[in-house]
Amino acid sequence: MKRYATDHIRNVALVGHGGSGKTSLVEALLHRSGAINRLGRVEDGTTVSDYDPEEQRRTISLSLSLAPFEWRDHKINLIDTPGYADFIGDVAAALRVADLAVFVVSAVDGVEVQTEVVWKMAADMGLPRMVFVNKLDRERSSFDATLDQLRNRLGAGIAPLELPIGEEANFRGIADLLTDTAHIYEGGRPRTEAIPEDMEAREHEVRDNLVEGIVVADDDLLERYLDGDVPGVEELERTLHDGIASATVFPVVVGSATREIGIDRLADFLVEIGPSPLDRPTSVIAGDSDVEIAADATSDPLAIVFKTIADPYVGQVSLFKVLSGTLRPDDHLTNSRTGGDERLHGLLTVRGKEQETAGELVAGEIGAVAKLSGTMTGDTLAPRGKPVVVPQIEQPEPNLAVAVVPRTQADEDKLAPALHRLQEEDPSLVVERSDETHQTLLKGTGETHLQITMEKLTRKFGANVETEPVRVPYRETITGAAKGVEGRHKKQTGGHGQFGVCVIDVEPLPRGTGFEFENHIVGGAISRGYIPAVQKGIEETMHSGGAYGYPVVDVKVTLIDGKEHSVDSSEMAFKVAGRLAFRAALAQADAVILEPISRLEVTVPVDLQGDVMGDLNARRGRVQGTETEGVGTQTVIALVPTSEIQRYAIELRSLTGGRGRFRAVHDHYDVLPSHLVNSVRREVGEEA
Ligand SMILES: Nc1nc2c(ncn2[C@@H]2O[C@H](COP(=O)(O)OP(=O)(O)OP(=O)(O)O)[C@@H](O)[C@H]2O)c(=O)[nH]1
Ligand SMILES: [Mg+2]
Repeated sequence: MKRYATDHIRNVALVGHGGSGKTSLVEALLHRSGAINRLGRVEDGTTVSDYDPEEQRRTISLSLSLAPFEWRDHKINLIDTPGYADFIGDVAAALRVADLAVFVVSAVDGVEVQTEVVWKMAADMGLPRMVFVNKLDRERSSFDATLDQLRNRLGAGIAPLELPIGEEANFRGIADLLTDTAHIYEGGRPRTEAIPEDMEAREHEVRDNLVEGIVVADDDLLERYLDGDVPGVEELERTLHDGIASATVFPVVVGSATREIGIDRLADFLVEIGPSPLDRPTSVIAGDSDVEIAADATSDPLAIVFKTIADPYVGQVSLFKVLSGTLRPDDHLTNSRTGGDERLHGLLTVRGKEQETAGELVAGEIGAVAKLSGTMTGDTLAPRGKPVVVPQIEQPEPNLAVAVVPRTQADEDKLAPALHRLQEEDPSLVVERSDETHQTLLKGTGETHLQITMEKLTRKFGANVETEPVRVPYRETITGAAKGVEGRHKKQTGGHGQFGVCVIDVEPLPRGTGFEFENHIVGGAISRGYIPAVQKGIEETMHSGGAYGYPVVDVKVTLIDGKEHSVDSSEMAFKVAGRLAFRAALAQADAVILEPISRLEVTVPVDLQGDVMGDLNARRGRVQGTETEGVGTQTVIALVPTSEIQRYAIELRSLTGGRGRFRAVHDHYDVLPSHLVNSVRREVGEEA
């Protein structure tokens, strides 16, 4: 591909709810521009951007992918993103490097949850946005209803530039409201005509919406408009341009990705009115201060890695955006997080799964490099001695866990390295080994995310796993004391016998103290050398499980007396005696089960707050308070037993239609209510 100067580059993320047609739109843009000869279809698994087998099988996008193309002497770097909520981390990454976000909205389904969620993310970043109303050829599509929703749900500044001509199967063209012309499509190409007469009334009405959407960007213009002065086309275009760049005006265009209607117009629009990297300097952290870095190809090189792909053959491929300067093969840069040197062996441009060698990449460009030594998603690469940092890309909380067990020994050997590689490519995946429950946990953003992770383990790394439910790390403790409890181990069956007796007191300790052992033996009832063995026997029992089979905590044991035999006593015998004494003491000291309690912060729209609180009550939760979080959004803070929120990631999504999010962290342990004890009790000695 030709080299383009920074002002001829457009970095455009396609975002929006799942199934709205982003991947199909990428395909159509590539096809219309001549970058590909054949228009692939999502259903057939033949699109450029859904190239992973997991994506093709499900016919949805699961991770971001790049699709650059050339249009009217410009290079447009499209970034296709997944609409499914589990993969919002990749949407955040795409927004970080995009200079414009195109929200693809289905005219059949209207503004859906994930569109609103991502709109808010982009708004928080001050990112320029526009809307492509898609699927206008489909049955039950409605531009009018969709426009109403855009205006009602996304706020001020929605500026409809176009109207569809014909509905559903009869959708055939586009009325351009600024130039007052009609464009009728055949085979992806338009022919210009006058706007049909029967549309005129509607055109005037929507044109009023358009003017209103645009004038809000300019106070002076707005004032004049309110006084009855309607601005001319040129003034509107200029204000539109400024309004897009300052993210106050959001143009709406229309079309059909699969019928290739409006595709060329969208590409024209990106070239003419889409912000270039020059319009959008990056804020970076340099020491204690924030600095704006312009996309200047002649200044110091600076890049951010926004995505890592684990390729089983090539190794790690890092996708990056050049924020300033010009990168050349074999350049050395420093990773600002680690301080490590990184050599950029070969520079690449990427389209779908295809990679092409690139000579150099100027400020504003998006490219890739293989085999960096210690760089992760979100890292900044800067010149040595100038360690500026681009703020991290926000990752979704890995709120859903599953326990995995390798199927065979061979799988077990492959599992740890495979998980390590997957974590490199997927910052929203967390792997944890729990010493308490002896499980390997995969934590992700939702069921689909975890499912895909396991499929990738098998496909990419040949590691097969089974899943099990996540065990709750219950513990137990005592609530009363027991005095003078004896443990007697005596075996005298011919030959060498075994003999050890110890007597202990037990008492509860404050929560979180753990274990204390004191030796109060005076006068040598047990020799000094055997006392550690008694303690060891008690500690082993604490770990392996007390009265209910769970690890025992917060207990003080005092060794007060014992007996030994000059021939038959041994360390082994005293260990057993310690174990017996401790078990007997637990039985007398009112043992209880402790359950972990999480602190939960659930953020939802205000109208769902009551539902969420009711649901938390049903989960034995105790609401601690609420906080207002932005307009119309509320955070409920509650303490909830961890066992009750194991699948909250799924349940909250269905309770709120995807409008809620939460964070849960372990808070403390509390006594399990007695009516629940039988449902969690374990056999002593059962594998924890
Ligand atoms: N009739 C019609 N169907 C379309 C149009 N655009 C997309 N589709 C179909 O809608 C379905 C979803 O399209 P995709 O392109 O996969 O949507 P997406 O936004 O990439 O979906 P995710 O990747 O899951 O977020 C596919 O079956 C497409 O063929 C369109 O303009 N008209
Ligand atoms: Mg897609």
